[in-house]
Amino acid sequence: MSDLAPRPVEASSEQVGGASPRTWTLALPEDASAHGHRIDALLGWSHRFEAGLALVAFGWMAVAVWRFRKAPRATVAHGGTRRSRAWVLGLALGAFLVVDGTLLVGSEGYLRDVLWNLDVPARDPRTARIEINAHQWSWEARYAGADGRFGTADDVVTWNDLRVPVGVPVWVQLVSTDVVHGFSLPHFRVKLDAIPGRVNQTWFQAAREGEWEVACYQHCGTSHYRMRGVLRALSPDAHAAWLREAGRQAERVYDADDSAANWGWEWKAP
Ligand SMILES: [Cu+2]
Repeated sequence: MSDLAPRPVEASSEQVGGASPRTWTLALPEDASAHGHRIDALLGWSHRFEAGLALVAFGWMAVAVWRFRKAPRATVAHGGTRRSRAWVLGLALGAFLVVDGTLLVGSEGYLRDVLWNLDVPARDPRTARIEINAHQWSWEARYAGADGRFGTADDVVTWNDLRVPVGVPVWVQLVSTDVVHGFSLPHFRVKLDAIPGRVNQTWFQAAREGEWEVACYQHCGTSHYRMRGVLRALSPDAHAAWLREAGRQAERVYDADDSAANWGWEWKAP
């Protein structure tokens, strides 16, 4: 769980990890990010603990059934003995400390090292910044354009279509216009609440090119199920070319009086 190193960028011919129909499976969605393996490791530990505890509980039950199979009809004794109470308390406390303690420390480490460690995108000059505005029921995204500043004429705005470069940090600032939405990239193990009135931040890094699902993880209204988008991870060159061209087009149609279109904010410092 302490593997901090991001995964190297690898070429892949796989396409549309999230949008393609999948056969029924218990497996997690494919991990397309540089750090998602740490979340997967946490889930793996969680499953191991659950399996271990289930084994102990069912084993104990089986032994009891077998050992007392010929015993006379049981009488109910309320309260138990001092010794049995100590056993139960000790076991519960031990399981809690080992299981919850491990998962708590692991989760805290992941948040501290990755998702809440905004120094990483802040320090990297290649970082791609995206402002996202959640609506009932769509994702509106804003890119700063060539001047690197938000709230100017060359801002690029897309709907349900996130485009990010591969292998560099992608820094997201997220708001909501109406209700609480759950911005989620299942293939990147990212989830962040979009809350009206506050700017939430996270970052992630795509490990390879491809198309992945953007989902809403909060039941946010009647058409919540349709609140989906596509995240396209492009090579840095392809991404830069797209952003340049989209910025040029945005500048051509820019309308300073269209207040609904100019919802961007000054990028919030970490
Ligand atoms: Cu939603």
